[in-house]
Amino acid sequence: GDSVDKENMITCTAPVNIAVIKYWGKRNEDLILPINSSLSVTLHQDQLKTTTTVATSRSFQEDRIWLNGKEEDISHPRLQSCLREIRRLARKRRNNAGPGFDATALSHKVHICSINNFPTAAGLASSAAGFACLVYTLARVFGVEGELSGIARQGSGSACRSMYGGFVQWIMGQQEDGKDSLAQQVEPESHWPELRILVLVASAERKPVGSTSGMQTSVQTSSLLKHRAESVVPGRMVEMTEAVRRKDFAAFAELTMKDSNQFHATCLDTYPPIFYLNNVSHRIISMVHRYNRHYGETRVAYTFDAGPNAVIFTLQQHIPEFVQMVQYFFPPEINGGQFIKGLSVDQAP
Ligand code: 2P0
Repeated sequence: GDSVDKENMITCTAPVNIAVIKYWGKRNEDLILPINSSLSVTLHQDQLKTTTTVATSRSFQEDRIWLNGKEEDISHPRLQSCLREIRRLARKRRNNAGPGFDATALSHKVHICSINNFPTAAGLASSAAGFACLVYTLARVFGVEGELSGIARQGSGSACRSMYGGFVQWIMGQQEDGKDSLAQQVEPESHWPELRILVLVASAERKPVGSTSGMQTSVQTSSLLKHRAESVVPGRMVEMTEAVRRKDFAAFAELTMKDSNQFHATCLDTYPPIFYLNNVSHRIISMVHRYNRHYGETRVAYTFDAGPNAVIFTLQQHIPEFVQMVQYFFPPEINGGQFIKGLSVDQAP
């Protein structure tokens, strides 16, 4: 029989992260090395998360994977990179460890089962949580510890940032082998408890242009992207880290909105152009600026990834009023009342 020993089965969850300084563009496609550093906020695992179970057994004939219940091709190069790198670390660990170390899993094949509790590919960073969770769970199964963001990065760039909670930067690194292209926590999840996050679901549809191919075309065709990576993002990384450290909401919010807007400008500067925002997104942007202008201070920020859904940052004290305004401009009939989703900052796997 194919019975799996309970000890050889581990389940973990990993959260989505939302970039406030965006990653867009690679200098190395195979190793997934970016053209600029990025910074994100890791969300609370209760709402947007991936759950992954990895089982190993002597009776398994081959490595296999199921995503949201459907079997997928295990030979996908990025999956293979993650499996290979985790097994490499496990062998290293076995060779250095004393006789007490249990390395039976190393001789076995794995079965991987992964489920998202949110719509895949709607611009809500499903690959980030997915690969972070895969790498973390495999590491547990094979008894590997320590720095794992470099392996998660090889599954999906943004996944390296989901290996840590709170505020996280992905340092682009300088080396050609990518060994210094890693995620690092800037501040822990407990640092800014008043910070609140809402998702405004403008559409749950699959995005027309995937991130991987979209950023490839941008690197090839957009001179704005080159300017952004070389001359804009380095300064913004410093300013954003400072704004987070000081809990300066206005500075954090303005940088977040400007960086989202520049990312979407590089998408428009790509040839042929890429449109991720829709009319609802544009109305959300106008609404936020009108709201901030009304109070004469920046109380709310938006950011958009490779899709039309808005992620809103604000402080706890402004939530009731802001939500009331959103409901006025976007009556609950839209999306059957599912327009607003409340989220919060939390720790990773
Ligand atoms: C980010 N995005 O920083 C940016 C903002 C989308 C817009 O990271 O090819 O799925 O797997 O490295 O990580 C989406 O890109 O792309 C992304 P790959 P990924 O969150």
